[in-house]
Amino acid sequence: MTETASFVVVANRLPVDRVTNEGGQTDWRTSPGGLVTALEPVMRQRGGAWVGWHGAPDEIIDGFEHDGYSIVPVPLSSEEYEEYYEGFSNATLWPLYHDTVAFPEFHREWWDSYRAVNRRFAVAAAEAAAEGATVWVQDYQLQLVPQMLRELRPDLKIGFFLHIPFPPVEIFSQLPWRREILEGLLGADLVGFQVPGGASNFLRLVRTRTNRKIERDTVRVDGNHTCVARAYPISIDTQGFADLAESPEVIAEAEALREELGNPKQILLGVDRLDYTKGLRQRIRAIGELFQEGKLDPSETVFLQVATPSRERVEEYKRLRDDIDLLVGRINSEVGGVGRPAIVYRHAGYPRSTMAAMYRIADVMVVTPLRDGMNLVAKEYVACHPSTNGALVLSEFAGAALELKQAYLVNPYDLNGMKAALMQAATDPVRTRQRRMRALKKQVETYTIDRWAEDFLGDLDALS
Ligand code: ADQ
Repeated sequence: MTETASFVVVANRLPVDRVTNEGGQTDWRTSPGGLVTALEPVMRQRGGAWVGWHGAPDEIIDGFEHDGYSIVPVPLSSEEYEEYYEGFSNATLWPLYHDTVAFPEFHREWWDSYRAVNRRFAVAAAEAAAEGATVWVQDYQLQLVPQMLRELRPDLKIGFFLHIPFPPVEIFSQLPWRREILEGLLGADLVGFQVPGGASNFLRLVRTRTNRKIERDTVRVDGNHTCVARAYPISIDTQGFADLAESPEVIAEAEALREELGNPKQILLGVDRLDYTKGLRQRIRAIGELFQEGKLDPSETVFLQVATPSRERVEEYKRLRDDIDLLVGRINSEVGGVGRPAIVYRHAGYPRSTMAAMYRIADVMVVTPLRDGMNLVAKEYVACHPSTNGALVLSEFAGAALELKQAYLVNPYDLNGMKAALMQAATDPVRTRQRRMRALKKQVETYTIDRWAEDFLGDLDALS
């Protein structure tokens, strides 16, 4: 690529996946996941370049234009995929940053690979960025990029946003490379977190582990460079989701889906990437017990759980998949519905329109992660559900709980508490549910993905 851009997003994955269509030709399709859902509309609106991996190891692909912006593919070898991505990113950092809900593994070769790949991303970003450009680095896979990029290109404005939680000092300090990661992040002019707790954990760590001077949210990194840490809760394209849910195709799909589920009186819905942070085991157990105890009647109520396949070669994820299959099978064999199971479990990804159809027909949306940076599914449900008659059951450990205070908040580790909240959400008087949903809708309509991007990029502009 010879042209450079004045706005560059750098993320582990590109927003598109390569697919082979029926004619055997290569096509590109929007890839799933929270980061892409959030940033794709920002990119479509602003234009520029997106630097990221294209999803096929050991392959080099040329850049191309997509939806009005440039795609800059960064190659990864199979070994790097294992060590940098599956290893350090997803078996070290991911569990460590999510309160160690699974055991983080520390391997020196994984770290070496993480550093090498981060350098490759930094070089690609430096090549893609015009003089004085704004470069926005995304997420835990690329925490060394800000410092590396600043060394290569001191003229750039560098922002970093962490989509997952930033852990407390005691947990982060387990990391053998804690100092390097902190220095990596401090290369940015602005580091954004989902919630204020993330920013304060980061500032506390910088204070504890480096000798830098900190004034309120600003770290003096060296002579003329400062790094600011603040919270910017991410959101969704609320109007886009609401319009999609109101389209005739989605309305028809929603009705067909309801029919397929046997026209139950009540539908409970869970939608997640299949990830141990999402609290699926606990959720399914709680709902299973409600069926077993007769509090939910399987002839009237269906629990539809959709889980997108995710990180399928990582051991923890294989175990989780087996556990969920077993759990759902056991409950369904004990409590039969009429001609259909009490729990309808689908291990698959769906187009956004199908997601909107599901959100439309869900009377109770169940979002109960053990820990989650934000959780966009909760916000998507609120945007898509057509009446104010729905109910959101939400974990207090999701970043979204700080904004969506009118949800039925639960501690997902407390099975009895979760069961009580689920029953309350399912049986509360219509008036109560409506009052809560109206407040939730107002929140997601006010604080949208555009606001998030404007707030972050506006601050970055003002700071550097
Ligand atoms: P994720 O952990 O991926 O995101 P989340 O925020 O809920 O979690 O986003 C998931 C996205 O994937 C949603 O847009 C949802 O619609 C989509 N999705 C889920 N299941 C799907 C399916 N079966 N088929 C199709 N699409 C599906 C990470 C962090 C979050 C943070 C986001 C954004 O872990 O805490 O909210 O990034 O910052």
